[in-house]
Amino acid sequence: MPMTDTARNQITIILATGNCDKVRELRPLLENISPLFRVFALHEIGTDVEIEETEATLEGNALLKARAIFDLLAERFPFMIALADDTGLEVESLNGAPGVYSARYAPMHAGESPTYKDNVNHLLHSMNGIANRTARFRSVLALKGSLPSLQGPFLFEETADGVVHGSITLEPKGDAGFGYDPVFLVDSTGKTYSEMSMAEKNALSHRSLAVQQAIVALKDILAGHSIPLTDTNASL
Ligand code: ITT
Repeated sequence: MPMTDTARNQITIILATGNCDKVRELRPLLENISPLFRVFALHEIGTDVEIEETEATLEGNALLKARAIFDLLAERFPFMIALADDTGLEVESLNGAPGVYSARYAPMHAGESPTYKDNVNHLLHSMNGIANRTARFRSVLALKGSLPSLQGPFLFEETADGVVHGSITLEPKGDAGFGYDPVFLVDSTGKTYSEMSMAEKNALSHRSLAVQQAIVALKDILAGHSIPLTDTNASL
């Protein structure tokens, strides 16, 4: 599979995540930005790998994941962008927890991973009786890429983030989404993410804000390397 089709200036993006729910959200977010992007999940290119998140920050873990997938696939796909997402729910009255530990918040037996429901229940339990329910969702995206240009191939790394302010409900509301969506009430809408369609969530989410910021940075990087973007439909 060619990773860049220079004739049409297509850019291949590999989503460096094992989380199918993130893939479902990221794919339309990226593809709607530019028809030049060809987006692949790891399983679509036959890669099954779990990267341990060993850093103490969302930025650190996002970079770790993007670098690991880039390094793993660089030989196979000389031109591509590995894009990783690390997301955390930060609750004010819990001093920013679960934060970077959002995926592993509920205590489990050794070797077991909590489900989304385990984490949501643990969060509601931890906040029992707490009046201040202010929270924010933060996504950090990291991009590591190698692309061709008129001056020759070049490497780059970039991070971007997006924040949405809200609060934690007293009980789950709505059926859509994933993770903590049923208990995260978005200030600007008065709805939980789970009460929104994916298109509604994608119009305002922490992840979509991070994608928008990443695209601005990517656009600058491409312009700096005189990469011609000739597709007239491209909004990039
Ligand atoms: P990867 O590292 O493979 O990308 P992950 O699920 O481990 O997948 P994170 O560490 O970024 O990814 O995720 C933290 C957790 O936060 C995730 O498992 C969900 O429970 C939750 N989460 C992430 N994005 C969310 C969103 O948009 N809405 C609700 N919960 C979300």
